[in-house]
Amino acid sequence: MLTGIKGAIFDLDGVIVDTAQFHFLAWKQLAHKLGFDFTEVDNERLKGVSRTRSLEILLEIGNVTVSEEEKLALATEKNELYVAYIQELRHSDLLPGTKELVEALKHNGVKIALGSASKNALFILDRLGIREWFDVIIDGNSTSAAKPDPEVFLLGCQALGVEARNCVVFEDSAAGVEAAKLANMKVIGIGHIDHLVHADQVVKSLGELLSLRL
Ligand code: B16
Ligand code: MG
Repeated sequence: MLTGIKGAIFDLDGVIVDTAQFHFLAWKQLAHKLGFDFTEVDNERLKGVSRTRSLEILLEIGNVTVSEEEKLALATEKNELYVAYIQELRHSDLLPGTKELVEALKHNGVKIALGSASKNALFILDRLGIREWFDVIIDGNSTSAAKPDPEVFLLGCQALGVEARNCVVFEDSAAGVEAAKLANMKVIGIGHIDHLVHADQVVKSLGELLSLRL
């Protein structure tokens, strides 16, 4: 399945750790404060998308218009709610199969990168105690364009010194799958096929990949 692969780029939220639930709770709280409800179905549109773009989508859903200054304050408020949720993350919160898959890839000489839209990525990696797994870390602080723009993954493969066609991306969001395809990389979708139709393959979790031949 991964013949010719020399670099693997992992998304963070929803692939390595289930922080998507905390993003959802924080956005929901903000929506309630603004006077409307926000559902898990709505939340699919925010997965993999930058904080600023997520807020814009949330405001569209609630049909709420605010000034640029208020947008900044709301994005900060949402982040404070989110950061409070992720304080207690620990190594045992790694999603099943993550450690084993990274070890198997490394054993096969594959270099490992993080390709996340999150500006909280380093904090999360440190809480999980896995920063040293990565040869390269590209996050929301190192990119100027958010997924579905391919920038995050192109920067990842460049920093790994691997050609895009020799890279595989592990992604849980539609925006991230689109970004990986635009970068001409192989992409394995993690989650449900309904949201990830453009992925080369979809599995329920990274653990499922371990039973397949790498
Ligand atoms: P932050 P990923 C993404 O992380 C999340 O999926 C998305 O829901 C979030 O809005 C984005 O990071 C920005 O996160 O507010 O922490 O900077 O999936 O690309 O690892
Ligand atoms: Mg994700």
